[in-house]
Amino acid sequence: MPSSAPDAPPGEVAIGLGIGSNIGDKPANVALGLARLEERGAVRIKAVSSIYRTAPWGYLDQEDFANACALAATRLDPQALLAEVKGVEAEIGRTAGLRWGPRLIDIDILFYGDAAFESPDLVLPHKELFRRAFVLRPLAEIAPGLTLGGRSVKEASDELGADGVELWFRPSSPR
Ligand code: PH2
Ligand code: MG
Ligand code: MG
Repeated sequence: MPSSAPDAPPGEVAIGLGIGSNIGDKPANVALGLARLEERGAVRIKAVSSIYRTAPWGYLDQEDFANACALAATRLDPQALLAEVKGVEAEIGRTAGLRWGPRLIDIDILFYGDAAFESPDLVLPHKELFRRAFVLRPLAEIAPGLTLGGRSVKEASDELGADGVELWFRPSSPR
């Protein structure tokens, strides 16, 4: 199968992350999640999308979210990367809550190179990705040429539309 994920140097794998928050200073929480993941040495961030203000999806009786996506490179295997993600979420103060309910920080691994990966707590590419405009929009912004499982992210984003997803602000200073 031809490679579709972004290139990564030897020993690293290109990954995509989806980040969301709908409690507290939402944009700051999104930025903090990425910064902490990089500080831990879990990922090298390559690109970060604008921050979008998005209507809640799945469970509607909650506040709007701040959402963004990032492209990064990692040396970790998917399960080890997930452990780092969970570590950062806990460190920032995420507590267990409703499925699809309010959250201080949520970092989802969207894809891991071209790998199809499945374990009890991680499925890659992310199962709901193509149903979620709050993921497709920011991901298409930073990776318009990306295809996952043979599907173009940009085309999927255009098809699904941007209902409930509006640009909030562009990324702040260069990293
Ligand atoms: N995350 C969810 C459930 N619903 N809705 C929006 N708008 N943004 C999210 O990040 C989000 C959601 C579960 O992770
Ligand atoms: Mg999520
Ligand atoms: Mg999650």
